Amino acid sequence: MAKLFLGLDSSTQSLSAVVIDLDGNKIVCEKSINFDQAFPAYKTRNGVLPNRDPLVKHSSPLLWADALDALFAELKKDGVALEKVLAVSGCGQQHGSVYLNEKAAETLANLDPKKTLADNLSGVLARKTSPIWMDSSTAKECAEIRKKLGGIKFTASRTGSDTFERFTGPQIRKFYKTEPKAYEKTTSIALVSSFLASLLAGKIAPIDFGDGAGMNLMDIRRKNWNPDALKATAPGLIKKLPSLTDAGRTIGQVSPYFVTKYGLNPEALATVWTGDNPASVLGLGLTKPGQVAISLGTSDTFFGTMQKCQTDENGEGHVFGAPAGDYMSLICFKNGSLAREKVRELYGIKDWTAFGKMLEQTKPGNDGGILLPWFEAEIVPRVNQPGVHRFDLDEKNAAANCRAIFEAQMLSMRLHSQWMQVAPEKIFATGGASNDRALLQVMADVMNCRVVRIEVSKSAALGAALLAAHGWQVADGGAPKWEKLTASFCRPVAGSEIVPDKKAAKIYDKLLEKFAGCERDAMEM
Ligand code: XUL
Repeated sequence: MAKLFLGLDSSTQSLSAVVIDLDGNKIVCEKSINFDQAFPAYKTRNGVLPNRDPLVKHSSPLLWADALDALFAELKKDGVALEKVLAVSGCGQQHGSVYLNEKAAETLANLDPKKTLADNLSGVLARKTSPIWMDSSTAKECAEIRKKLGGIKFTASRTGSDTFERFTGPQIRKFYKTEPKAYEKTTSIALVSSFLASLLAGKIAPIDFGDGAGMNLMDIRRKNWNPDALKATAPGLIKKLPSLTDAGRTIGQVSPYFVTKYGLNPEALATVWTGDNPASVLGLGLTKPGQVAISLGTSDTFFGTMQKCQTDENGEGHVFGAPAGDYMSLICFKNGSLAREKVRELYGIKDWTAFGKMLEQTKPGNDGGILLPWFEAEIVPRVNQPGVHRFDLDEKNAAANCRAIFEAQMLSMRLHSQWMQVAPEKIFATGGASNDRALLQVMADVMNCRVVRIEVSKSAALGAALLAAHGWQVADGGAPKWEKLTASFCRPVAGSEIVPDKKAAKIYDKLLEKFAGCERDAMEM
């Protein structure tokens, strides 16, 4: 009988599923439910509820529950053999939080298949909406917690990151300060990942070390709740948090709700979920220490596995627990593809192929011309005021500006990832812009490292399916190897390897110092 595993990914705009056949080494189904399109009654835009305050970004936990029903209904309708699924795992957009009251545990244990999940849950929310990762309304709370923990360096070395507006701890503090009665009524706080895992398991699920590290509440080295961070955040918090554990660990069998309603295997294991980034690390096949991925998307991310916990003293980067190893590091650059698009539009370049050709008309290092593309306020480095800065670069020279933006993005990644102290042997490039060889050559030269392209459309959901498979094998008494598990599903695109050009790499080694100086100057402007 085929061994099927289901991985789910509750992201900002959609809920996705990937079903894998482990012995057949193949993905048997991929499916997505778009929140705005499937559930217009919630009035979300790109998965976010409308709000007068532009800094406030919330979504609805009932919407996520509705999407879970809709996704299972679709899988059943498509004839996916849900009766053969041996385990389910998942991941969620990081940092978002769900606030449950004292009725939650009993309701979860008795989910009624005659009702929808959202109807079952209607009386268990202590807060109607959930702040998500796009929220940046907690600057004050960040400052308060950071101060109590002794500043940026100590906050980062204890919790894995400096305080960030989107992180769960500052969000909880704001809730406690602004709605103290509702905070008091909250008996259990979940992350997006652990909330959805709770529905699958029919009981309040633990939080894993990966997503837990995105809260400013977990001791990154001891992997337990940090008493000082809890104290700095809100009173009585320890009683409201579930336990912390490894992602993929078995919680129990799936709730009978999914068995009766959708024909899910009654023996299928419900397992602990993680954050979308830790899951992507698996989905892209990064299992060995020092492996690094660069994702070129709406925002660009640089992330990799890490054996020894190394935190960022400057507080720009994050360390999370990694499902397959000890740790993962992540840096998020807000001015990614949107900034590249702005430059392309500015110079009237018709498509990305033409953009790539512009790069070929110029030389590595751009004769020292530098562009700092902060079209939006930037996360790394922290720049609150948007601004585009040129140094030794003629604004009228289209080709030089095209090269300059991508060189700047790569130099910035190199500069701001130094704290990780990893010398990657190979970079896995993914995301929209990664199918442009001219861009990947710049990446290889700036990083002085071989680059391969990975093409997985749903890397987070795939990572979650692999997590389910791993969890099931462990529960079955096996000792599965991550490398073997990921090998058949995450292979680099054939012929995509790019080797750095030695001469160009030397030019970038030198340029890095000038680039750092330009960044410093621009930030002081
Ligand atoms: C990571 C972060 C985002 C979300 C997106 O810190 O905030 O990548 O996880 O879903």
